[in-house]
Amino acid sequence: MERGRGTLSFALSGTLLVIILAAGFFTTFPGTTSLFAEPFINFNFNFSPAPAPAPAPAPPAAQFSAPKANVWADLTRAEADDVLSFLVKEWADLNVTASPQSPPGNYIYSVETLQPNKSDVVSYLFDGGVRPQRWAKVVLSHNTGDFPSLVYHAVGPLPVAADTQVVPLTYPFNTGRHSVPNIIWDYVGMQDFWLSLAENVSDITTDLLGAKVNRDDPYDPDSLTVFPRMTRHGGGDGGLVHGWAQFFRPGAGSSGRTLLPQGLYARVDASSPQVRDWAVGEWFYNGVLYPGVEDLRAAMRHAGFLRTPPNVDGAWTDTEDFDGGAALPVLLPPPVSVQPLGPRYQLDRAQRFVSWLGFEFYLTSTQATGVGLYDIRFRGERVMYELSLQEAMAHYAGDDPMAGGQEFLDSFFGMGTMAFELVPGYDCPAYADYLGTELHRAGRTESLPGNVCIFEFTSDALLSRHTAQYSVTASRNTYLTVRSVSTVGNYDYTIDYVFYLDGAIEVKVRASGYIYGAFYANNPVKNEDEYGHRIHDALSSSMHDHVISFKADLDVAGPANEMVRMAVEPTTISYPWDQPYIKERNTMHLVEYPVTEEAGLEWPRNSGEFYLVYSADGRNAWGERKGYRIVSGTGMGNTPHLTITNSTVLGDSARWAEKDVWVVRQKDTEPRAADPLNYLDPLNPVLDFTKIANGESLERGRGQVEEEGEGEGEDGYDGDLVLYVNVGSHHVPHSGDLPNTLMHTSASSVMFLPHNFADRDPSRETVQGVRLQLKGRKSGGFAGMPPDDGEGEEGSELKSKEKDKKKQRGEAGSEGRYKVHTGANYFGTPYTEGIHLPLEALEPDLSRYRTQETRVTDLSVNGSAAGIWVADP
Ligand SMILES: *[C@@H]1O[C@H](CO)[C@@H](O)[C@H](O)[C@H]1NC(C)=O
Ligand SMILES: *[C@@H]1O[C@H](CO)[C@@H](O)[C@H](O)[C@H]1NC(C)=O
Ligand SMILES: *[C@@H]1O[C@H](CO)[C@@H](O)[C@H](O)[C@H]1NC(C)=O
Ligand SMILES: *[C@@H]1O[C@H](CO)[C@@H](O)[C@H](O)[C@H]1NC(C)=O
Ligand SMILES: *[C@@H]1O[C@H](CO)[C@@H](O)[C@H](O)[C@H]1NC(C)=O
Ligand SMILES: [Cu+2]
Repeated sequence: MERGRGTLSFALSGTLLVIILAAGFFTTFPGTTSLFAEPFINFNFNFSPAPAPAPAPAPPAAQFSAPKANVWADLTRAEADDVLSFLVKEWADLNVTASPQSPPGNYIYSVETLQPNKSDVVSYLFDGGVRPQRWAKVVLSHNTGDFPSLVYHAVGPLPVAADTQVVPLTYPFNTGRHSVPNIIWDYVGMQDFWLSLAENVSDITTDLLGAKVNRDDPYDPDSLTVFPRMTRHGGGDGGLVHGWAQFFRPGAGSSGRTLLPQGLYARVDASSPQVRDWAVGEWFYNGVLYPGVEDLRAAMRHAGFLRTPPNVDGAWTDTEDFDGGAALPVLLPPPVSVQPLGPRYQLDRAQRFVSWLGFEFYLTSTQATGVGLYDIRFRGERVMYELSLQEAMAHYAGDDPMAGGQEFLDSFFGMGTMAFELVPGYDCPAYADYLGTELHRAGRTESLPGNVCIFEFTSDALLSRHTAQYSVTASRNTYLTVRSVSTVGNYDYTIDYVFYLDGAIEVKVRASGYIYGAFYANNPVKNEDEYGHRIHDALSSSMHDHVISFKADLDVAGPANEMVRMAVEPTTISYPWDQPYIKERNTMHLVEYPVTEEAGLEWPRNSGEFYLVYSADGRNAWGERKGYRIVSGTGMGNTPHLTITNSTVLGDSARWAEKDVWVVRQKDTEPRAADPLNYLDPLNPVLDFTKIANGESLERGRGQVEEEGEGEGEDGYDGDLVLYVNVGSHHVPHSGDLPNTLMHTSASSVMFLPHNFADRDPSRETVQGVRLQLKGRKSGGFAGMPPDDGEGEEGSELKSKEKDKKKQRGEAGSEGRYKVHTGANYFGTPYTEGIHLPLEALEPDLSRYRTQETRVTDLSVNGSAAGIWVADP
């Protein structure tokens, strides 16, 4: 081990490593420059080898600017402050403050951009309309009313002026409401309650668990902590609330707490918003429910009382057991990817606009859901209006009062607010570009530096290849990734939006971090294996489903689209040319089923159907409808939906999780499938997905079903579809999930693949690759086709069309054929010189990492969408 370490640090401390990259020679590559008629795509390749290699981070591309303003961009600090001062005056009668007080009065929890309506944006982007008004979405923590609540309001237009107003934000919600009861408004009081609860049973916890709480230092690793699971039964302000509190060991220095559940639980009646009215009820230990704490005490005094050894901390909960020693010393650092000649994409940092080899899009970030992409175009044609995270659910099961009712809707904790700084060279390649985001919460603006990265990467596997009789071709699969990582307590979600040269788009999520384990009552009378595996002394791996929803507002060659299921079906057909020898032939064929109503679909058995979104009018050169296919992508098999049907805890708060692919009408009044505040009131959710996917007709020209104010059939449906798709996994962790879940086992994705979108594979025009001639007399021709001289193969219409195109592009000479070189024929731009790389390109200087230590949530809800709390001054 020592030897290995020494070697490693020697290799890394060299100031300059020299890598000689494949030295080829420069060849012509017809068809790879000035490809597109669209003027805004303008490549600035630097073909000459850079004199000094660009160190990471690469300098921003000079003078590249987005064609339009990013209308989705989050508020600036100045805008947010403006809104806050406006509201403090506007809500003077509520004594509202911009930041939380202790005890909580009325304060403004969060301020961010209210995403503009698509109808206004489309008019601005495509029809010469005015730039949409800028509005803010605010959450008021209203604690002086009958029941503490969180209330959505809209403030606009911005900047604040005479016409600026604050109005209840109701239209994105379909329940007539715009607020939820805040059952955890008195967080500080709650914390005190859990401590008091635990202190009152110190004798029991010392006896059963070997520790007690420490009020002076709740994170004392030798102490216990208490975490509750709160449930609201029924809707309305008077609904019952109860909690099950569970004891945990806090873990030391990491989020090891979720690996350290203890098998002792207490029920709390928390129906009153005043914590002083709360009361402790039943206790649960080792499979036995005790009516009160005295019953547990009495039982413990009996000789036959069944105990389970507690779940104690140790090196096993640490992410890296540095002291444990490695059995197999690894002497060298692994290969890494480099980008010595700079990026091939262009980035307008101010507008958050990216252009890469034909793809273009804007990006933004929201507090609840993190990075979202807008107005995605490929070669100037519209593909998607929006691709964005909606919600990330983890739903558990188990036979104890915690796991048995536990679910998380992580947008409540904030997939955007919990998107922390990425680790250069690890989360993303050393050469990636980084963007940061800002959060306007609790009266201040907080920066999250470097939490979005953008980079190109070349896969280890080719995009295409072929060995023919006379030659072999190989095309590299280079793609563009936009990545962020949301660390919500125990789990880290790495979220990628990936773009490929052929026009394909992928959304991929990989989970890592600590599992949320359950207590494994390891004794002769309990069989815990129904809900997970035993993975440590007293730890169950605790089965759960991850279902993570993304909105894909496809606008395939325009907004008017239609969805079909194209089935690949077995059939028996009688063909005339078979007669008289074969009466009927068992074979297969394609059958198309239009999706005519809003619906939730499951991935088809045996992948026997293609889910296609076609342009209503757009056709390719062959008369086929331009389309995109939606398919469960790369990762661990098919993407899942929630196993549980009609989950008792979720109610209607997350019905989107119950199917794989939803198709619904696009509406300004239905911008999102989920809302973070659903978590606080799941049985009476403020946003109810069943009212979005409610079976409306998807046939163009049909009237809206039950649109208020409009007579039926009056306004025809324009065919604008929205899809909601899920990624995730049925997670049954096993011993290999300790200490952390591994990303290659947790990855899942959905892909959007061009399907007759273009006339042929568009990647041919941007891909980088090589054609090698095989040795022999006819060597050098196209794959499978020996070279002919001159105008030989004139016959086909396609060929002459291609020639015309090339003439238009001003390409002379070769009549549509490559100039054949003996040896290697490169297409795209090969490397032509060796490169000297600074150490930074291989191992970035991580002393620049800036994130502050207190920001990661411990899932205790402070800092969630329910509020930020300050302790007594
Ligand atoms: C605001 O403060 C005033 C003065 O302390 C008080 O009389 C009033 O009741 C408060 N209003 C609310 C809604 O708390
Ligand atoms: C703990 O015990 C004290 C004294 O009996 C009592 O006042 C308090 O309410 C108890 N705490 C809880 C959370 O039950
Ligand atoms: C879901 O369960 C609830 C409560 O058990 C029941 O009232 C409701 O009808 C069920 N809904 C569906 C769609 O099964
Ligand atoms: C967006 O659309 C909704 C629903 O039609 C409407 O109520 C709202 O006023 C619109 N917002 C703006 C800023 O125009
Ligand atoms: C809640 O979290 C904030 C940071 O977001 C911290 O400053 C504050 O002290 C926390 N409050 C309590 C009561 O723990
Ligand atoms: Cu998991």
